[in-house]
Amino acid sequence: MREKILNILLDKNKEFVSGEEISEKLGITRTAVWKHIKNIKKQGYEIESVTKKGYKIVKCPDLLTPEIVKYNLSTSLLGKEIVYFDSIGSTNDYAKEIAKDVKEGTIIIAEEQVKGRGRMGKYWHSIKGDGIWVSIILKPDIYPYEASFITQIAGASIVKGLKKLGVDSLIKWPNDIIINNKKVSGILTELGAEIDRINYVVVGIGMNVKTIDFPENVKSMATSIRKEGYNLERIDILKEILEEFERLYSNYIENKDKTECIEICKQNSAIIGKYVYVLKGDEKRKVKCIDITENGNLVIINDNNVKEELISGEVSIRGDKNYV
Ligand code: BT5
Repeated sequence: MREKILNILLDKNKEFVSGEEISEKLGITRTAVWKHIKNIKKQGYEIESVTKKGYKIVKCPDLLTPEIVKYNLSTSLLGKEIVYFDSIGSTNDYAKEIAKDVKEGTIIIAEEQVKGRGRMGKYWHSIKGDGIWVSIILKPDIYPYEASFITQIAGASIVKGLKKLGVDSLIKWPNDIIINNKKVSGILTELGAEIDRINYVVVGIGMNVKTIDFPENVKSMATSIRKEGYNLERIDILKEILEEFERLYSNYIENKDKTECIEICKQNSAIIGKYVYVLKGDEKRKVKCIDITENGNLVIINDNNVKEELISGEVSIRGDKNYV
């Protein structure tokens, strides 16, 4: 019942709803409505109540619950179904478990991950309420070898979404987003596929929003939106990223158009024009980055002065001295 009342208030989009209207709709007394409203307030919602007008939501709590996310999102594919956890191992792991049984666009959100993952078994620090830990389930009709482009779509969406909120960031190809040379966000794209057919793609996005203290092992390379001086809410950032993602992804799938995404990746690249180290297994090579191809691959001049294309997923990039 509490949830039904909350949804009525959220649906009204910041307008008043009278206690009478709610009690008639749900067949409960106005006193019962009032009691539920008290509980909704306890959850962190700010609700204004005015005699003869009723109730109106003034502010939602800082949570990424399905009600709050749906209330803010204006997408038509992403987030129509949302699975939400207060705490989970990894949203990507959960997404892969349920992927074949759910609709494309389903998203998994957690307030905390206790086994958050980066690429190749690395760990991802995901403290409760500090960031955005989300996985998007997609079912694109593309070949498995094309799927790495989806990481570029995620990167472009994050940069563009942050820009809309006044935050400048850069993409450290293939899957890091950086501000002031430190990592604020990482992308982990995983596939469920047969040789020539994709069953699903899970795109995991982790973004540090409110973190102030990072653990010793990531301290020197990590930052958060708040640490960089921006006082933004997680929900506003998530909304912008998902809306951008949907736009760029639909353009790719429906129109086979990758140009805008690649333009964003190139214009906001942290490494094009720079010398970097390419790490692959135990191998470490110093190369110069010169471009990103229309498929999202990185073009480099290698140590033998020969042009080469790198595919995301197989390499990590490090700067001359440090992380960038
Ligand atoms: C990534 O891997 O950057 C991908 C991170 C993806 C996280 C999301 S959260 C939702 C979804 N569910 C998951 O389980 N994962 C995804 P990679 O490029 O391999 O970077 C990993 C490295 O980043 C680690 O080895 C650390 O050095 C560093 N790191 C760990 N936690 C960090 C954090 N919170 N902020 C910045 N750097 C971090």
